[in-house]
Amino acid sequence: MAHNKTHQEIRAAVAFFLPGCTVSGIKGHGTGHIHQTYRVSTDAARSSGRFLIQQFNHQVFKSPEAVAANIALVHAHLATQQLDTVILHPVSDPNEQYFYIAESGRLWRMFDFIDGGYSTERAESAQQAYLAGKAFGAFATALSDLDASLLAETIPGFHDSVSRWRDFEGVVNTDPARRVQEAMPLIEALKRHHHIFFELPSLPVPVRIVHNDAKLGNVLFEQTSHRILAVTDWDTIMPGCILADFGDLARSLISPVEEDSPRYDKIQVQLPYFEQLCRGFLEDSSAILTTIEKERLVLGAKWIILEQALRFLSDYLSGDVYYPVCYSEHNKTRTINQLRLFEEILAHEAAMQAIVEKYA
Ligand code: GN1
Ligand code: MG
Repeated sequence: MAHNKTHQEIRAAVAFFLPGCTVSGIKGHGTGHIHQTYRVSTDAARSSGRFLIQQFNHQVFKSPEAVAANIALVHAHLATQQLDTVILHPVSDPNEQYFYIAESGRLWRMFDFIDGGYSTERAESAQQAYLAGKAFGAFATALSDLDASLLAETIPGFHDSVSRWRDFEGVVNTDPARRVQEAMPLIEALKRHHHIFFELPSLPVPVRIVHNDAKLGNVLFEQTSHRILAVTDWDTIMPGCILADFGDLARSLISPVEEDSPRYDKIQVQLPYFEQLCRGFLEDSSAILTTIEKERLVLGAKWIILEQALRFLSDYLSGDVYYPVCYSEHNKTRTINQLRLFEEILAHEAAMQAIVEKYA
């Protein structure tokens, strides 16, 4: 949609949430794959007049109400906990509505802007790995006494890799984008390892409230102290498996390059980063995790990295319908990158397991 139209909708959304307020500035914000995010400045008294406003992707999240209800519950619970990080404040209109529906049919929602933060998709130091690990470990710990059955599943089967695998087989059979032949080596590589997906469901691990998208890019660092300011992107917080959060942290923290980098030769497991991730993650969460959860953290990393490779390749074979792409082979590059990282983990598994045991 045209830039002007988008700005018009943002102004209307702000007027909906904060009647009588006017917008003085709009700027694109962040690098998330799913929603379009902007920062707005207004003359509102709340939040120094600054807000994060998002065009909400309701193709991906089919029940926006369920997302808003989950976020409200998580917000209310975390407000009672002693967290070192700030929590997200969703903005509702005077009638408790969390979405503005524009005439175009697009949905908009808003949060108080968290000032003084920055995010990154690639760890620059082991200290960042420690801090991000600690933030997500503390987050899961703070949510461990909230009844998981109160939260809706905002994306059904989100980390159900078995059903993702079945869907993938369907795409390979129908070949809608005519890319199967050329992608055959990648399909074969996934086939060699896909048994991991089938191991997960039988693991005796508890269902907990987890973040489900615990990548480095979903924390905010504080600009001056470089400590963690907030855990962001709460849309997928729902009942799940803690190994998914640890796995996404490992996926996004241990490689020297971002998930879509074509510099495959650079991809490796940086063990000192992995060690600091384990130290940070387990510092608060060790007390709530079961022995099996702690023992299987490396499996969590293998699982989520392979699942991400599967998701990127499925999207490539489907003709790029889910992840935004900047060039035609973008999802293929992402797939090769994640498969490469997965293979690096296989080569370092024993060392990684020894590190986990040091902190578990
Ligand atoms: C998406 O929106 P963003 O960038 O935080 C995706 C995650 C993927 C991630 C890969 C709802 O997260 O599951 O792991 O991209 N979110 C959804 O970078 O699919
Ligand atoms: Mg995000």
